[in-house]
This record gives sequence, structure tokens and C-alpha cells, in this order.
Amino acid sequence: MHISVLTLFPDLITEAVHTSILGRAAEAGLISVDAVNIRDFAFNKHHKVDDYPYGGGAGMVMQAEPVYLAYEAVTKDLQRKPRVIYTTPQGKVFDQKMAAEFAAEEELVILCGHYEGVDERVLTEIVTDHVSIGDYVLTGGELPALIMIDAVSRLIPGVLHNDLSAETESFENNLLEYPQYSRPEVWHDMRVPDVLLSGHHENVEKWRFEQSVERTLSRRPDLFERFLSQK
Ligand code: 6GU
Repeated sequence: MHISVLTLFPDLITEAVHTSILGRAAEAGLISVDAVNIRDFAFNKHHKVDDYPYGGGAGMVMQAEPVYLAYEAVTKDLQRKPRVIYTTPQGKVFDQKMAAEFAAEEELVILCGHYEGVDERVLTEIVTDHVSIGDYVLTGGELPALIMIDAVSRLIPGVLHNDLSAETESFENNLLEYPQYSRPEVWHDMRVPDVLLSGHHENVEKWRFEQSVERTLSRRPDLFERFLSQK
């Protein structure tokens, strides 16, 4: 998969995608991410890309033209129009289902919002998906873009070494993951649950399912409602 990120802070994107599992996936050629600096498409000599909002009010607005030129630069050689994700608290809230949908694309463009917003006309012209990462306000769309890239990348075959279906099942079932334990058997007076040492595979599975249910009920009652109504 190839992802173009249109941003005012390309270093933030580049640094993160060359680190850890994403970095390995990039080296293996499973994903490639280009961070494109919108400022490079400013049409004045000061490379200014924002201006005052019509109608007044606080803050600055990102102008339409530099964003459009950056978009054109990354899409001009493509056979068809890719999905263009605009990161905004006014978007639909990102979830595992959306991550899976994006992971099925070959090409994605992510436009990172900044200032008080982006001129609505360029959004109308190019954006296919308005996406938020949750109900709080951030200073810019770079961290949301990285969160989406991370969640999408780990769904691409080969990025994770283990079987990824098991990994994602939790959210697809609307249940949280069960607790995990590793050596030693006793740590700070806490024992690993006996069932996990029993070697009885069926009992282990049963225990894990019960733990998932309990945990979801207490921590995420909203998710638990969905778990109950899905069957
Ligand atoms: Cl996608 N952008 C910004 N600026 N703030 C957010 C967000 C996105 N999602 C939640 N808060």
C-alpha cells in the first residue's frame, strides 16, 4: 500500500513511519509513506499557506490552492482517484472497521488539518472521508494520521508476524482482549491463574472468553451492548 500524507509537518510523519514495526514494514516494501509538505506548494515567496477567515473570528484558515496543488502532485499519475482522508474532529470516529476498509485500498491520501481549519472549497473538491480519532481536540492532524497509518498497516498481510485475524478479532467481536501472563509464575505475590498452567486447551479458551466478557462489561459497557445485540 502507498500512502501520501499532505502536511505542514512532514518530519513528524517521516520520523514515526521509519520506527519500529512500521519501519520494518516500509523496509520490506509492504507499505510506503510519502510525507508531502503543503508549504512547498505555496504560491508566494514567503511560503505562507494560511490567511484570515472571511467573516472574521479567531485563528487562521489554510488556503485552498496550496492544498489542491499538493493533492494534484500526488495523484497526477494515478489511474483512478484514491480515497482522500481529511483528519478533523468533525469527522466520523475512526474504528477497527474503518481501518479494515482503508487497508483494502492500494492508495490512500491523508490531508492533515491545521489552524482553525481548511478552506471548505478544497475539501469539497478532493476529500472522500472526514475522519476523527475521538471526541477531543488536538492541535493538528499529524498524530491522527499516524494513528490511522499504524492501525491500517498492521492489517496488511506480512506486517505482523503472527496470525493477524486473531489479533483483530477482539474488536470485530465487540469484546476486549483477555489478560496475558508470562514468566515467572509468581510476581509480587501474584500467581498466574492455574488454568493457564494446566495445559488444558479447552479450559484455557473458556477462561479467556469469560475474562473478555467480564472485562468488556466492566470497562466498556457500550461495547458490551453491541456484543450482546450482534447475536
Ligand atoms: Cl483527526 N484532528 C484534530 N485536530 N483533532 C482531533 C482529531 C483530528 N480527532 C480528534 N481530535
